[in-house]
Amino acid sequence: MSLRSFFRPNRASIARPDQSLMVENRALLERIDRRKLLRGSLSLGALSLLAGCDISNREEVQGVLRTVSDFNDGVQAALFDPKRLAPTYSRDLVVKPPRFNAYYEIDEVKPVDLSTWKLELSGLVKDKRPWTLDRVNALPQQEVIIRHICVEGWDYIGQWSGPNLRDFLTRIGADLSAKYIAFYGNDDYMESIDMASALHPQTILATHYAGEPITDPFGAPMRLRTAVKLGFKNPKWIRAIEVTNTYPLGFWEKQGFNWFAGL
Ligand SMILES: Nc1nc2c(c(=O)[nH]1)N[C@H]1C(S)=C(S)[C@@H](COP(=O)(O)O)O[C@H]1N2
Ligand SMILES: [Mo]
Repeated sequence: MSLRSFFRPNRASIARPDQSLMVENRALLERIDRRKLLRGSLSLGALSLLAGCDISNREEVQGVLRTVSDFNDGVQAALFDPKRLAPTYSRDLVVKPPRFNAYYEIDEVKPVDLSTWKLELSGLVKDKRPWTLDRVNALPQQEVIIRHICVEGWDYIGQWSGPNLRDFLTRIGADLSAKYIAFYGNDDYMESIDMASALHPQTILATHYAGEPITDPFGAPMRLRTAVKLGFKNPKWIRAIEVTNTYPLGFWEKQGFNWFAGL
C-alpha cells in the first residue's frame, strides 16, 4: 500500500474501522496526531478510517503508520530551530521534590552508589577518560527552570542545574557533526537525541535539583534535562554517553513513539 492510497479511504473502510488495530498502534497514532504537522490532510480521524482500509493486512497498515511517523521525525528535525528558547519559569512554581516517573514503580529504583559512580564516554569523542562526579561538579553550572512534559499527559516545572551539554561535548572533543548522542541509564534505560537538540542552549547534564544534588529515587547523580524534548527523551541515572552516527533505537521508540519527540 502506498502513502497516497493510504490517504484515500474507500467507502467500505468507513463502515468497518478496526478498533484493535487502533489500540495496538495507539502510540504511533497519538504521536502523529499530536504534532498536527500535516493538519488537514492527516488527522487521527482520517487515520482511523484509513486504518480500516485493509484490515486483513495488519503489517502493511503498521508499516504505513511507521512511515508516517518516521516522516514526522524528519519534518520535526527540519522545523527545529536550534536558537529558539523554550519558556522558563519562576522559582515559586518549582515542584519539590520532582514528580517521579519511570517504566517501573518508585520502590523498584536501585539507588546508584555515588562513591564508585563514573561517567563513561564512547564513540566519536577524542578524550574518553571517564569523569568522576567531583570533576563534573567543578565545571561551570547552568540553571534551567523548565516544564517537563510526559506523553502520558502530565507535566511539572522543575529547577535543574549542571554543566551545559554543548560545553561538555566541546570539552571532551566530541564530533559535533555526528548525528546522535545516546545516554545509558543505570537501569538499562537508553535514549538518544539528535545533535542539534544536544547543542541547544537549554540542554544540560543536570546534577542538581532546586540547588541540591539530585538524590535517589530521582535519577542520581546525573540526568539529561533538555527544554526541547518530551519527558522520555530525558534519561535519568546516566552512567554513559555515546556520540555516534549509527541510529540508536531507544526504549520508547520500541513502543512505537517517535524518535525525534520534540516540543
Ligand atoms: N533511566 C531512566 N530515565 C527515564 C525514565 C526511566 O524509566 N529510566 N523514564 C522517562 C520518562 S517516560 C519520563 S516522563 C521522565 C520522568 O522524569 P521525572 O521522574 O522527573 O518525572 O524520565 C524519563 N527518563
Ligand atoms: Mo514519560
